[in-house]
Amino acid sequence: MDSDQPVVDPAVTATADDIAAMRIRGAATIADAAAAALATQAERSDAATPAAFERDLRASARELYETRPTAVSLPNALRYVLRGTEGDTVSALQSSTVESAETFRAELEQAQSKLGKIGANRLRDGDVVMTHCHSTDALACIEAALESGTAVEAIVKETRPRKQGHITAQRLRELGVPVTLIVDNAARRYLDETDHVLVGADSIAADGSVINKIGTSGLAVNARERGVPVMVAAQTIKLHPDTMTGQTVAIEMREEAEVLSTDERTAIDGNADGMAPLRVENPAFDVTPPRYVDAIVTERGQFPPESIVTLMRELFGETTAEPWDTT
Ligand code: RUB
Repeated sequence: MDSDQPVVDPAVTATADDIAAMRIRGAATIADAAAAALATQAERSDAATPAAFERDLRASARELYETRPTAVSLPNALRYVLRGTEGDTVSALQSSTVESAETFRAELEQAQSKLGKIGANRLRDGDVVMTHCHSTDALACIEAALESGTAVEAIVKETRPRKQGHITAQRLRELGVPVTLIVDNAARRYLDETDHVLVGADSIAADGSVINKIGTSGLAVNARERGVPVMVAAQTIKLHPDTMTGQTVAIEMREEAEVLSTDERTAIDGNADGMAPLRVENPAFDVTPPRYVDAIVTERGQFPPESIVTLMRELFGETTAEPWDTT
């Protein structure tokens, strides 16, 4: 098929919808799903010309890109796959795109497992780890620790409003880790029983700030006050290249219904006579300044946050080189 209008495969639109609705969530998982969607777009393309193929692929990438703004792993994944798209025929473009997506996904998995082994070195037998949200990079550290015979326990913050802590609790219990689930407001009290705070990241800025699920910054400040080290597990696809030139990371604002159900809203509005309006704000992420973070653990080693810019420069360079390029 060839027309002026880009053709986006329904599977790409379905993945974009799943990411936007958080049926697919978490920075690494989003990156993986986006790369897989581009591969599907390439495989199923019936573009008549190379130009039409590239136009459709770019439109697919744009649709995926516009789903969620904060996790830089998403644009980083899309750029990686598009960069590998090459060839003079539709068929060559198809196979190079699929190969590029497959390489990206394999590297993502390898990076996570490598990072896990590095992060596990920070954990000692019998340690208690406090988690926030659900991070597969953070979980990889615990998994690697368990594999090397280090037993840990976990205090898992529920993580309102979407309660991703329940996913973490289940995953940890599957791994055999005893879990204590707490509401977010109980975190400071339980820091006294905690040896490490361990969280993931959606984006890491050049100054070492960590952008992660809302509540991470408050937890990190409390942990610093209690003397509990804060460890951030983040593959290098979480490094945000634009922040090297001073851009800030967009914080996603999500819908009110995640905080107040539509029934609750109806009841509130039904009893609003003479009252001031009620506005709900629902930011999904926050920024933890580098001074509250002890270590950023990547597949390239662990870094004090203030030095992450060195790794960013090394990986991104002056030009278009990307952080997942290790060649
Ligand atoms: C998820 C979240 C996770 C990071 C890291 O937010 O903040 O901590 O994405 O996850 P949401 P991972 O649930 O809103 O997507 O280590 O799996 O990449």
